[in-house]
Amino acid sequence: MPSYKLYYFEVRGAAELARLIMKQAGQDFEDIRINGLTEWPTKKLEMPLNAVPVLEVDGKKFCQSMAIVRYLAREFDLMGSNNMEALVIEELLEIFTEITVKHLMKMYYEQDQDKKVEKMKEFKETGMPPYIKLMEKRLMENNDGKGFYVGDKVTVADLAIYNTMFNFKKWMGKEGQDPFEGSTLLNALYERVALLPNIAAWAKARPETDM
Ligand SMILES: N[C@@H](CCC(=O)N[C@@H](CS)C(=O)NCC(=O)O)C(=O)O
Repeated sequence: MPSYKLYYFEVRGAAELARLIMKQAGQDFEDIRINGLTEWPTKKLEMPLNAVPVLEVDGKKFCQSMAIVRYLAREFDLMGSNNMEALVIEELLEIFTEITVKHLMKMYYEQDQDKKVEKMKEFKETGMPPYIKLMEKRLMENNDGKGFYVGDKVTVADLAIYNTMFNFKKWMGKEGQDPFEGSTLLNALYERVALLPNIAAWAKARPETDM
């Protein structure tokens, strides 16, 4: 079994899905959290593209968060059992990336609090509904929405949706703008993932961070 080191900052951010995969798989890894102010200027020079997340596998460093996610998901059998299941999973992974990069980050970096809440409201009312509709549709297509996205067990798609929902609930929820609040189906999936023993243990043990 290879040895894994995951380098990122002291937040969940773009590394959390990789952490969730390894936790769900029961895989030991070194969770290296770099201080952005004191350590990053020198640590940066050790990273392949001077950015993180970086996964070190047996001493070799790899970058690009979603390449790392896909590698780990395949490694730990969380990528479905055939090409069609993988397509469903990949579609959801791209949705996860799109709403994070295109929407969440823009709201997060808005400095003006009133504008930030306005952006959240707009996103909840018009930006998010098409994504939620598709996430619900895909879930309904497998086991009438009562289980996970594909097959009979959790995959990286479920972990990605759980991770996205956790972030939105925590961050937009405190402004009364949780975009998932009306979705009984997705909230039930969220609970199923949150109750997986390894995920529940990690949610309790991981450092409490804003993002
Ligand atoms: N496409 C890359 C983006 C990596 C990236 O921009 N990482 C940010 C943190 S999320 C970073 O390292 N920022 C620090 C810097 O650029 O100095 C990925 O998905 O991993």
